[in-house]
Parts: sequence; structure tokens; C-alpha cells
Amino acid sequence: MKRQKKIAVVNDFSGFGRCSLTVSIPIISAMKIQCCALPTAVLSNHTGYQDFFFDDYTDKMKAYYMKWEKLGLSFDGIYTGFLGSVRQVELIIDFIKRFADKDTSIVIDPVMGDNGERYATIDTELCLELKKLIPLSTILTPNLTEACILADVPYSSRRFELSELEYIAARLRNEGARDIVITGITHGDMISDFISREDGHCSLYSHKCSGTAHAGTGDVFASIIAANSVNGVDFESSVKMAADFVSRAVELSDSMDIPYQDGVCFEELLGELSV
Ligand code: PXL
Repeated sequence: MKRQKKIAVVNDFSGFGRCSLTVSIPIISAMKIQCCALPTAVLSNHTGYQDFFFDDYTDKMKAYYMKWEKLGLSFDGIYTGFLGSVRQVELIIDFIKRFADKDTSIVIDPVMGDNGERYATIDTELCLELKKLIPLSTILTPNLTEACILADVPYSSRRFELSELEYIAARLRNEGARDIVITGITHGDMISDFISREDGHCSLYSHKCSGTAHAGTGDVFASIIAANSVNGVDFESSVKMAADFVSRAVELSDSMDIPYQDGVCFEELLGELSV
């Protein structure tokens, strides 16, 4: 009998703005995997808006996931995203120790910033602490800004050469990363994702930029990568599928005049993921 798989998603719950758990739950579910949410913070809307309500969940997380341990849960995948505090890094390390085995795929999306800027609640201490999660990952999914922060390389909006991307990936590998995809590398009217495999093989997946940069696209991307990884999809194909889906969602969102801060209207396209 087919066994349904489970992914634990450690991420914030932002009620409005289409990011983190409100993106991961529908996407991972559409891909026929049970999505189990461990909140890091509860927000009225994400921090890209000028004002937001923010309730840090650090003090509640351990009591919450210890009930999961009591239930005897284990996960085929663990996917971590936005952290509400520095202390959550240690909690995630403990969570992974308790709930992962050698076959669990661990997707670490080091959510810190975009377009060369850090998000409002992310400080230097959290960026440094997040590095501790890199060696636990089986897949690391930084955007270019986050990859530069983790690799201690200055970010620039100019075109990054392939050799520079290889250098950044090598630095991340030195920190313990295995498979890596660096997302959102723009050059002219093209956008690329740089793939660096654990075995040293590198490739670039490029396509025409389909529209405006919307919030939450990294969360859509990483959710698809996490679901594909437990479904056994090969990494390159997984990156292409995630990038193409994000690209179609951006195009549709622009055609529907969705403000960039409100994320992408992936709901319209969810059916495409349920094949
Ligand atoms: O999409 C990344 C993200 C996740 N969670 C929160 C955010 C952001 C980006 O702004 O603010 C709360």
C-alpha cells in the first residue's frame, strides 16, 4: 500500500501577504504530501509592509514539538524558513535531532533578505547564527542576497559571473552544504538559478524574467523543492519545475494587477502541481 509522506515546515504564519506557511501548506498539500506546521512567529502580514503585528513563538516551540514526539511522529522531510529569533536556531537543531533520520531530506531556506537588503526583523546576529544550520541541510535554497551573506561575499546588483557563483557555492560547501540552489540571479531581462550539486556538478537554469519581483516567491520555490525532494524527483528537474511555476505565477499576478507585496496568486495555478 502507498504510504503518504510528511514534511514538517518550520516557518512563520503571516496572515496576509502570501508567504511562509500560508504558501507551504497549500503547495505541499497539492503535491500530495502531508504538511505539518511548526510556527516560528505569528504575524498579521509579512515584514515587507510598513507595519505589522509580530508575535515571536520561540518560548512555545519546544512544548509544541514535544507533543509531536509523544505522538511518535517522524518526517520524510523537514523544511525551515523564516526564524523569529536567534534562539530558534538551537531549537531547530534539537528538532532535527529528534525527528530526522538518515533518509530525511532537510531543506534549509536561510530567509534573511532580498535585493541586497535584510528583512526588517533580521539582524547580523541571526544571520551569523543561521550558518549553524547549513551542515544539517541536504538542500540549501538561498537567494543571491542570502548566499552572499552566508558566504561573506559583498552583494551587488551587477551581473554575477559563473566563476563568482561557483566561488560562493564553494564557500557554502565549506560551511557544510550539500546540494545548493542559489535563486533569483538577474541579468538584463533574464533570471537564473544556479545549481551546485553535492558531487561538484554545477549548472545554471535561465529563463526570461516574467515580470515584477513579488514577495514570497522564495517560499513558493522552496516549498516545491521540499515536496519534490521527498517525492524522489531529481534535483535539476525539481529546480526547473519550481522556477517555471514561480515564473508563471509572477506573470499571472502581474496580469491580475496584484501588488508585489501581496505575493503571487499561486492559488490560480495550484492544480498544475497536483498531477
Ligand atoms: O518571504 C520571506 C518572508 C517570510 N516571512 C516573513 C517575511 C518574509 C519576507 O519579507 O517578512 C515574516
